[in-house]
Amino acid sequence: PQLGIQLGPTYPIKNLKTMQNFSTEFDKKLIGHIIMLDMTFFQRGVIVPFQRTHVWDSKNVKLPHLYPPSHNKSHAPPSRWEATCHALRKLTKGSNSIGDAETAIMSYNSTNKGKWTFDALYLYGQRLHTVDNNLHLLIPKMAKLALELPDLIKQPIPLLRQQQNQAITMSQQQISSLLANAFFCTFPHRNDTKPGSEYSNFPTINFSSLFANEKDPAKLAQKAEKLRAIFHYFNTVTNESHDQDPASKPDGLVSFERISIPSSQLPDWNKQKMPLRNLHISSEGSIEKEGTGMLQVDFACKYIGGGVLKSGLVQEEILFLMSPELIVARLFTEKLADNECLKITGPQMYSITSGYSKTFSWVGPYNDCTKRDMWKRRYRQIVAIDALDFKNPKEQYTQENIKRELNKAFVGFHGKPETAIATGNWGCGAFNGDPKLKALIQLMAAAVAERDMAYFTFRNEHLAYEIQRMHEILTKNNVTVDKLYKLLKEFGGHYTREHHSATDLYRFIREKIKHKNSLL
Ligand code: AR6
Repeated sequence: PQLGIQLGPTYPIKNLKTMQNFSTEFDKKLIGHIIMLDMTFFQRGVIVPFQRTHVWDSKNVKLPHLYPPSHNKSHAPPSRWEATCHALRKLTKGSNSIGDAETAIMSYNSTNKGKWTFDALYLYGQRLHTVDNNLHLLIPKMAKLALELPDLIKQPIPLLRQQQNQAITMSQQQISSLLANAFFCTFPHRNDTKPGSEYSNFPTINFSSLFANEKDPAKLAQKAEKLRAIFHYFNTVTNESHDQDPASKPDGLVSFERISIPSSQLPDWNKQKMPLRNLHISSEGSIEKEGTGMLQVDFACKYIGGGVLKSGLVQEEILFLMSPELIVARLFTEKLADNECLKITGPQMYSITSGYSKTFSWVGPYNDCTKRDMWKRRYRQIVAIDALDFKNPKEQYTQENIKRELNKAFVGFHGKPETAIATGNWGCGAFNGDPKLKALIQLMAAAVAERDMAYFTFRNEHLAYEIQRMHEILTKNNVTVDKLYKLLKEFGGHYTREHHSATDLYRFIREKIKHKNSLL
């Protein structure tokens, strides 16, 4: 061992703070917060949607039941919503095949005739439906749920636009109806994704892309597998029988909060004199399971949810399939800017999955009995932060990119309550980052945000060892955030000068510290 470091056991995970340690601190932030329920009723245990006049404008979600807006209704009898209702009502009447769902969807999306295909849905029907076996009962229930939208959403849903600090809280039931509409592709103005189109800065929400064909048969099979998670979600939320464990009933609320920190309020990384915080590191376990109750990092795309409605199937997409309520964020969250994140509080976990990417599969129901706060939100909090996508991994060591990633992590980690952060190789899969650098960046941001960390290396034992050793060297040698920042900048300069791809960041840091110590 170098620098006198003898690696002991990692910091115990049970000592890390979770939401349960702060249960009273949760419900205070109400400024800029749109609550879609009447809270006086909610406090008495009754869910009643809050009512306010609907609007059709660029600040709010364009809801299917308002389309077309009244000022041009005279041009289009019957309205698209009437056509939608007609088609979905037919589906509620039973004996429904996937073909019927396709016919319904295409009846009010006729401009996409010839463009949309439903191969993944058919493949699901042929292969997996025989296992799951209740689609003929489920599709009618989903259609009914979609039709309930006008009764469930009685006020505008604001778009969470860039550089706004704004939150939305809605019931799991409202979310389920919005998602049923997304499944049946009813959201107006959301199918055109061309640059410059009205919603080109937003993720897609209609599910058509999840049904569509893939050239690669393996990818098509993956989409069908993703649909199992989706159908399981709809099965659970439409289950009216009382066989559900009351603790796992989706009858609570979920909050979505967009956080933007102006650059003048971001830390000056040259001046942060705090030491690194406690680190629990393990090559086993996952953010989603072992990290429950901590602030769980979503390795996000700037378009929240990334490829969940397409062929993407890595950390973010799998998380969104286990907890499909997260998908509704795509309806109203504009693309994240460098100084922004989205925090989601209270989503339920519905599915157990296994594998990753090509090996992903849906395993079965997850009975989520996670405790809930006074708004019946699960003690589960997720923060979506998007790392930079390094086409050329060398770019990540520039000062500018290091600062960008530090700021992004800080925006995600900042704020109360200071639960521990559950994270891992953020930005180091699809986005090509170096986990050794990203681990330090996240530890620095966590130190300034005053949070401890649980880091899961996703079965990489050697990496866990390396990061733990580096963390110990840094803490034992009192290397504070500002000093570490200087070392990273120095490494960046050195790295770009040397053009030496074998240069190892941790060796560089160790040698610098050793050299400095020998000068003392
Ligand atoms: N728990 C802990 N570690 C994990 C887990 C998990 N559940 N899953 C993966 N890892 P990646 P990125 C590790 O590629 O590079 C999506 O499409 C594993 O080592 O998902 O930030 C988004 O929408 C993996 O290689 O994140 C974005 O568009 C590494 O974390 C894009 O990918 C990185 O996981 C983000 O890519």
